Amino acid sequence: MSSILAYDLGASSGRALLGRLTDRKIEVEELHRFGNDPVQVGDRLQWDILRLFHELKQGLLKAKHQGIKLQSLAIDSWAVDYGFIGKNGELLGNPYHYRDHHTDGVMERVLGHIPATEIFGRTGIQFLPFNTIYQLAALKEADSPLLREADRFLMIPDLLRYFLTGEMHNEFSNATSTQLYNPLESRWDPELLRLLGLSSSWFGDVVQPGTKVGQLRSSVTDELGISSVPVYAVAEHDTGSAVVAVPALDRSFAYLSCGTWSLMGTEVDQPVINELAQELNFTNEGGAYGTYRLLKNIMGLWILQESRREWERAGMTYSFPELVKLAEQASSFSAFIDPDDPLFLHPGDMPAKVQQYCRLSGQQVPDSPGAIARCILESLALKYRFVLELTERLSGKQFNGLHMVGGGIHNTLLCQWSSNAIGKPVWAGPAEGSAIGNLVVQWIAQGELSDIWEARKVISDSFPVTIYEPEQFEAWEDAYGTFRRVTGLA
Ligand code: ADP
Ligand code: LRH
Repeated sequence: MSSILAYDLGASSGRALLGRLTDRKIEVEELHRFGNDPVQVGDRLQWDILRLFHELKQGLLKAKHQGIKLQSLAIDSWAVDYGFIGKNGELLGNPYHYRDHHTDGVMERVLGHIPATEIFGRTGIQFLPFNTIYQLAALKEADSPLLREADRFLMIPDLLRYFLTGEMHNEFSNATSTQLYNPLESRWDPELLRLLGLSSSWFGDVVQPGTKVGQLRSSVTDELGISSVPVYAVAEHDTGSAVVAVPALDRSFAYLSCGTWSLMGTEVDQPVINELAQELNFTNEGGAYGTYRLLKNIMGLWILQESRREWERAGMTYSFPELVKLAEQASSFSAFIDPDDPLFLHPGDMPAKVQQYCRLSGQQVPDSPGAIARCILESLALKYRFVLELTERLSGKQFNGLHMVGGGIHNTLLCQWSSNAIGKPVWAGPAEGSAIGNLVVQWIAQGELSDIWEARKVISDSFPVTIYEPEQFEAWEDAYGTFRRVTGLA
């Protein structure tokens, strides 16, 4: 039986999932999983891109050893990061991590000479200091030699796809995340490129999710002793793939893609580019089949991940389930943070940053891993309510519940608290949303599913969804008031 393969690279880990579609049911099997550990070299935080390519090849080897015939494969990953290819076809340097400090202050300086309304009006993309546009402006400011050598610009999945196939293409969903792509004119925005002094020749034609974009090249097939496999572009921005996989049957739905980041919003047919969207700093990221994601980034489980890493460094090793247990045992509603405070964006001693936030906002300071984990998770749930209300206001839709997908749904406490905070049901699943969204776009491209709505029905029939009903609404209502007061979220 033939299978298709989805590589999904998150900021914390990557996996290769095999998918089979039989009688309108999807079965998935995790073939390979690996850590994605960025590497600090001197002042720079970089992705270990060659290691990631090595892991993609390990996935292919595992398929070979299990005698699996692959019908096709595709890659999705976190957005905004990129590599440059030189004239000799080789990668120039290691891609920077979006949490690196080279963009500090750059967004503010760019906005000093290109008005925010101009950038938002041309792209519909939210202002995040690490957007590709500011990463490239940082290189320009630093007169980076990379820009003198650059011939082509490729986002992370474009780059890994190039390593696999030898062909260079820029994929649409990731292109929009750069804040350099104009969705109204369907092209890289020539005026923004000009104003920033970026060469338009670096940016290639943009291919849509569902396009066949090559075959495994002979250097890969010869090295691994395998046959060539067609390679597809899907919604290569992982959040784009995650939203494809939301098992919604109602066309008007709210989602939360919950992993390293929490991405909350709704799907729309046209980008919503107006004053309110800009003021609320919502984004319109391109998706599959003409859809856009009207959403907002929330800092997400990154804060817990980094806290865990810090405790580990100090010799206290906790698994995520252990941290959830400790949080459950800690006392409720003692202190809150605004997860989106810039304090939490960069790596560093996260427990100390949480404590600092609480101290400076005049709250009780959480003093144990359980109390810190509880503060983070309660604050996330309350921030979800805040952003869900903004999503309703901006989209003019009312949602009767929230779909949650992504690895974060393994945290059942967070799912329950999210439901408590929003006062509506949470429908949690599937956890491997991005990889499943990646698979179904390949099947649609090959005519095995008719469209995104048939795919969502098949996903809903194939994967269990856990329903969380709201509890303790009054206590959470009070907590929401305190949360807004201490965080200053009006
Ligand atoms: P990404 O794709 O962005 O790297 P994932 O979707 O894999 O992230 O989600 C990773 C997050 O999910 C972790 O940071 C952790 O907080 C949470 N998580 C994963 N497994 C569990 C678990 N068993 N219990 C609680 N939380 C979990
Ligand atoms: C989630 C994600 C998110 C981006 C961030 C950089 O993995 O792709 O949508 O904003 O990473």
